[in-house]
Parts: sequence; structure tokens; C-alpha cells
Amino acid sequence: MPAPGRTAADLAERLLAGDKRALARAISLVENDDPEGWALVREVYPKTGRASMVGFTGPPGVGKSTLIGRLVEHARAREREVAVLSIDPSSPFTHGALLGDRIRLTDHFLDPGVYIRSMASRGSLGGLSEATLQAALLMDASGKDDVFLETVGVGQAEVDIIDHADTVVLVLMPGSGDSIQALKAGVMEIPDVIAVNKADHPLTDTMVREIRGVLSLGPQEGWRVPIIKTEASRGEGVDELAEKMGEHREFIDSEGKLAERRRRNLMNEVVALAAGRLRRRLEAQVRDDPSVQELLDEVVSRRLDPASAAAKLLEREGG
Ligand SMILES: Nc1nc2c(ncn2[C@@H]2O[C@H](COP(=O)(O)OP(=O)(O)OP(=O)(O)O)[C@@H](O)[C@H]2O)c(=O)[nH]1
Ligand SMILES: [Mg+2]
Repeated sequence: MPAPGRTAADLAERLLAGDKRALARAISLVENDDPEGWALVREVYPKTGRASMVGFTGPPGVGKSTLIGRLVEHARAREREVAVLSIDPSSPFTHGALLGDRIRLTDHFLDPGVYIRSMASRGSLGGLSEATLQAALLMDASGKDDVFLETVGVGQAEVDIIDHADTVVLVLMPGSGDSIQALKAGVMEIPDVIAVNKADHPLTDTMVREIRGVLSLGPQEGWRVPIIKTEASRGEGVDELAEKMGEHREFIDSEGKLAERRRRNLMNEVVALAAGRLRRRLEAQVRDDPSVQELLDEVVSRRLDPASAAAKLLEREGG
């Protein structure tokens, strides 16, 4: 049997060479929180940053997966290699959604230039949201030209994978009034490109007008967020969407904004990873350390206020 070090180096080598099975294995390692997986990411990280990362977000059922399937076709026709990472919400309905995605994307499963993977954003063991970021990095390292990330635009994962995208596409459909409100209220960040999918719906143009109205309230200089009507089920508007995604990429490249954006994203990731670890460490202390329980007793009996208790807890963490 080969020594473990040798196998790891081997896996890294095959991964960097674009071997699909090596990529699958590597992602499973990070998914299972295997230290070998983290070591692998450490090793291949210098080779990342080449792929164009596009995040797709939007309410459930608007057609994100169908649209991504079309964009995969589009990219393959141009001989680009693609990876898709679909991050499911942690609700009990996840499995159904996952199966649905798989069925719609099956056409691409046999293509060696396409790699598709679904992951849970948060598992019972915790830490899986960190794994999604590692998985995206591994896809990038394996030489994919495009990495498409799909998330449902509700809630905030511990490490929000969408923060890792160079371009964020918000997918809506006619009647997604809630999302328009969220954009208006600033709850949802303004994306780079908006696709109004299910454009076969009679209220599509109304929807486009409403979105335009919301965008007109925002800054008017720099990148103008394009609104593209798509009908993913028939492939309509997909060329135009791909074109706008490319234009956005060129725009941030030429303005030097890509480096700036990536720096900000990576900063967020480092902080989020550290915060996640700190949180788990604190939670373990609260569970296992009797003196933390005593601290808590003081809070319960109103001798110590929660903020002072938190400060004490952090003091010990720093020491
Ligand atoms: N009428 C119509 N239906 C569409 C269109 N695009 C997708 N659909 C259908 O909408 C349903 C949901 O599509 P998905 O691609 O799974 O949507 P999703 O946003 O990925 O869904 P979740 O991942 O569960 O949030 C499917 O039944 C699709 O066939 C479209 O352009 N027009
Ligand atoms: Mg989907």
C-alpha cells in the first residue's frame, strides 16, 4: 500500500490534470471534513483563481437549475469546461430538490468536460458550509473554465458561497414580488445581472418594468445591471444571458475591480471561517467546561449580565 503522503500528492496531481474522478474524490474528502481534504485544498490553492465563478441565486423554483443546464450547453458548444455546484437549503425537502436538479442535468453527467455536484449548505455535523467553499476551490483547481454556483436566495449560510462569485446572477420569475421588495429595501444585494425566467408568462414585461424601477433608485454610474428575459425550458434568451455574464466579467477585469472584489470576498471568507471555528469552540466550552457553566449560573441568577459574561468568555479564548 502506498504511504498516505504519496496518495495525497497523487490525488492532487490528478486533480490538477483535470481528472473528474479525482475531483469527485477530493470533494468527498472536504465534504466529510477529512483532514486530507483540507490538506489537498492547501496544496492546490496556488493554482486557483483561473476559473470564472458565477453565482446564481433566487427564490425556489424560478428555474435556476434549468437555466444553468442551458448555460452548460452554451459553454460546452464553445469548448469550455464547466463545473456546477448546487447548494441545497438544509430543509427536509432538500432531497426532492436534489433529485429534481439531477434529472434536469443528467444530459451532462456523461460529458467528461462537465462536473456536477450537489451539496448541503449545512449538515448535522456543522461545517458543511465551509466545505462548499472548499469544493468550489477544488473545481477551480481542476482547470474548469466556468464554475457555476447555485444557491436558493433565502437565509444566510455561515460562509455564503455566493460571496465567492465574480459575477452574481439573480434569477426571478414573473410574480416574484417579494424579491423586488427585498431589492428595494436593500435586504438583497443588487446583483450584476438579472434574469427574468419563465418569460412565457404573460406578466413578464410588468416584472421587467418593476425591476427597472427599483434599479433606477440605485447608483447610475459604473456597471448597469442588465435585465434579460429567459425561457430556460426552451433555451430562449440563454445566448444573451451568457453574453451579459461575459460582458460583466470583462467590465470588472478592465476596471481592475476583479482583484478588488476577490480581495473583499477572500477577506469575508477568512473572517467567516475564523468566526465559524471560534463559534464551535465556544459552544464546545459551554457544553464541556464546568467553569463556563458557573459563569452561566451567574447570568441566570442575575449577578452577571450577558454582555459581561460574553466578554469574560472571550478573554479566556484570547488567553
Ligand atoms: N414555464 C416555464 N417553466 C420553466 C422555465 N424554466 C424552468 N421551468 C420549470 O420550473 C420548474 C423549476 O425549475 P428549476 O430549474 O428546478 O428551478 P430552481 O430555481 O432550480 O428550483 P430550486 O433549486 O428548487 O430552487 C421546473 O418544473 C422547470 O421545468 C421556463 O422558462 N418556463
Ligand atoms: Mg435548482
